[in-house]
Amino acid sequence: MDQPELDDITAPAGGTLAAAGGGTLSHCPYCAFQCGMTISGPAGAPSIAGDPAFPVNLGVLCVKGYTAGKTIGHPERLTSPLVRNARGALEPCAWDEALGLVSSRLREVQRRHGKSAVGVFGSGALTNEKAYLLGKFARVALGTANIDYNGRFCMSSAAAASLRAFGLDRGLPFPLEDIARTDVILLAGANPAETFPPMMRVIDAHRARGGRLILIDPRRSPTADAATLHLRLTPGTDAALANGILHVLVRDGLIDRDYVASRTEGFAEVRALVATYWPERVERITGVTEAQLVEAARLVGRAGTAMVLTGRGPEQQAQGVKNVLAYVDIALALGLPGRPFSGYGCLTGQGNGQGGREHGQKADQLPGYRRIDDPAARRHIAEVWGVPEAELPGPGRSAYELLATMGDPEGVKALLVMGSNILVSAPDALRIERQLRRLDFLAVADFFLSETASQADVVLPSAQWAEEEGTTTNLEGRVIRRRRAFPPPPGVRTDLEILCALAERLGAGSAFAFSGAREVFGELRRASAGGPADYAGISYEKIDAAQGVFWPCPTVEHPGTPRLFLERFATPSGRARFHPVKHSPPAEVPDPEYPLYLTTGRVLAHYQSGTQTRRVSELTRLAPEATAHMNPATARRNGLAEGDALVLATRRGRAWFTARLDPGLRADTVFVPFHWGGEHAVNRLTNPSLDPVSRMPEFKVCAVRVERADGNGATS
Ligand SMILES: Nc1nc2c(c(=O)[nH]1)N[C@H]1C(S)=C(S)[C@@H](COP(=O)(O)OP(=O)(O)OC[C@H]3O[C@@H](n4cnc5c(=O)[nH]c(N)nc54)[C@H](O)[C@@H]3O)O[C@H]1N2
Ligand SMILES: Nc1nc2c(c(=O)[nH]1)N[C@H]1C(S)=C(S)[C@@H](COP(=O)(O)OP(=O)(O)OC[C@H]3O[C@@H](n4cnc5c(=O)[nH]c(N)nc54)[C@H](O)[C@@H]3O)O[C@H]1N2
Ligand code: SF4
Ligand SMILES: [Mo]
Repeated sequence: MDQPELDDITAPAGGTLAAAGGGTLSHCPYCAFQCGMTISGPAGAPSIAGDPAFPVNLGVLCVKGYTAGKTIGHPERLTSPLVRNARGALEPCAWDEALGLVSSRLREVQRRHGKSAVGVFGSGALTNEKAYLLGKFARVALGTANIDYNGRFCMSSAAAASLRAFGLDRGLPFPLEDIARTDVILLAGANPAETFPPMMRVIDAHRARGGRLILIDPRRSPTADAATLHLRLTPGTDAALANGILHVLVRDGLIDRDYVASRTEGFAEVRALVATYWPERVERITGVTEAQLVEAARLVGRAGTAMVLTGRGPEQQAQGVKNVLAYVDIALALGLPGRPFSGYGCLTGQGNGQGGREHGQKADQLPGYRRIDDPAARRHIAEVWGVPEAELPGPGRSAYELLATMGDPEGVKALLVMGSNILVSAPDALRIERQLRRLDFLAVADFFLSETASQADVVLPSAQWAEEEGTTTNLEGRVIRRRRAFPPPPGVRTDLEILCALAERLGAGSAFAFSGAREVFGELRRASAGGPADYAGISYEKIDAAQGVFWPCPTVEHPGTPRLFLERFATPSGRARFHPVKHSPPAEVPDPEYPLYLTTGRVLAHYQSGTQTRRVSELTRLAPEATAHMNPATARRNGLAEGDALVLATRRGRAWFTARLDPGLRADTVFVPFHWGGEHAVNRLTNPSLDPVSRMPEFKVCAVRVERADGNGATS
């Protein structure tokens, strides 16, 4: 088949500043699509519309985006700092008092237990400027090694796999619109119909061109409606399935030998390994029939162009990195990465999940996607920050390890959280709750009193997306601008102002004398210069002139890089690396006591821990309560009908849900969205077993028992 021509998508599109009909052009506060939107007044109740000029969403928003304005003037919004009083209740106080208390308590903990006894927990919800400044704040103002962030729970397995295979991690190494132009999409463990609704526009265009979609998911999710083929695998068996597909590709002579010889290394070992994954064996492990396996392999193997994409399904496992590498092996064997309208990509999740993983809020990382243990990187960043290199801390603990040891002799004694609701979103939440109580001091910056903020000693009210300037980097690696539509309400400060004010009180004011986001971005450009994620040539003006700029962009003259790897990969040899991956079972598999698989994920109407979306009535009407989804046969076996209350129990805890019957789900699997807190938090049940490389918890697989909520005991 002819290779289609690549469009020049770096040509300036212009006009991004003036929204038709007035209003401020910006981007959605929620997911990594960062849909373009117009925000128009009044500040207390803004109205939101899609931006037809932004190529990612072309004017379309999902229901969360349309209703995002409802969180701005919300009556539960925090408008004053809160401090825990002698009676144990949170009460309003002045900013000076709150900031003074945070800095003095953090210093006191550091005096008694050492600098790294203070932990910082960041987020892929933070703009690039905030993520960058939070990392600098931890290393320079506090001098602690212990900073990590919620992206560790998100796409870290795919990031680690891409680094290993390609030498560089940018979620999609091509623009989203290329997906519409590929012939076959192999989509493993993602449900874009609910998690990235505008992607269905791309998938519809793909199908209209005659494209085929193969979906790999234990449940028939709404996305399956668009699929040609749905492989309903047993949870936790992705590596075996991917090896099985590659086995058939080798057997049937569908490998791109020239590409494998010229652009990759390590295939011989993988070929030898997948030879042992014959279809009958794979069927036994995965539950996917030989016929389906062969059909999938032939669809993707005979396509002119194809893309292999992963979501959190295979990634959020204790062998998440290996699962992704096994899918990448398929892409490499077919010669896809670095070819037009082909390749491997990870669908990054959070609003700034991409930029948030590049600029130094990760335990092992410095800005520009540099490694904190690389001497040259340390020297460069120390110089930008004006501190001696020897004073920069080394690598700290990963997210779950940081949280699971809070208050322990070797763990942090104080924690500052910015942009995460850990009591709802971290695995084994009851343990996190116990550890949190052992802290000497907890400070949380948020717009609402989240489950986590309600446990804090000090709560700092932050400005929301429409009230501040900053950049985010969407799932394509496109750096875009969020623009301020109106000032924050009285009593509220931006996260950047909060960090600078705290740094000053901690005696580091001179390194944090920023007038605003634009100045922070200027320093981020210098810090990232020469690093893998190079933003040196990106400016706010340049973003305005086009529809964002794709990194790397090393100089002012450089147009940015929409497509990576066209000539060479970012590995030392320039070749992509195959990785042989053996299947091993998940950390916990069903047994007579806990006879079913539990897997977790999302529904359309809610975002993450739900702090924002559970406060929007249009969304709570769509998804009012915490639900556990199961096959009607499973429900029947447990004496349950649609809408019945039930308890789920695992080795870690119990939680309460409403039964939702879903014939598309495997009968051995219960699916639960994680958007609710307290006794409805599915993370009370999840297994914190970690991937050895990415330190990703096994959110997607553990063993569970269904009980009736009326106390009539275990029935399944
Ligand atoms: N509505 C909504 N949209 C969101 C978000 C949100 O909270 N709500 N969050 C954003 C963020 S941060 C993220 S990370 C993305 C996540 O986006 P997705 O990855 O699309 O979302 P999930 O629902 O976590 O998981 C996707 C699918 O993995 C399947 N799965 C479970 N176990 C396995 C397995 O063992 N193997 C395979 N192959 N699949 C499995 C689940 O059934 C589920 O359908 O969504 C983003 N968009
Ligand atoms: N069981 C299970 N657990 C999961 C997952 C799963 O699939 N299953 N997915 C994991 C994934 S992929 C992710 S990304 C995490 C996400 O989980 P969390 O890290 O809890 O993310 P959010 O719910 O977005 O929390 C953001 C919090 O910060 C606030 N916030 C948002 N933006 C800002 C900001 O700019 N500044 C400040 N100061 N506050 C802000 C919000 O109000 C909210 O309270 O959950 C993980 N947990
Ligand atoms: S798809 Fe994502 S970015 Fe777009 S409107 Fe919905 S939540 Fe916002
Ligand atoms: Mo995520």
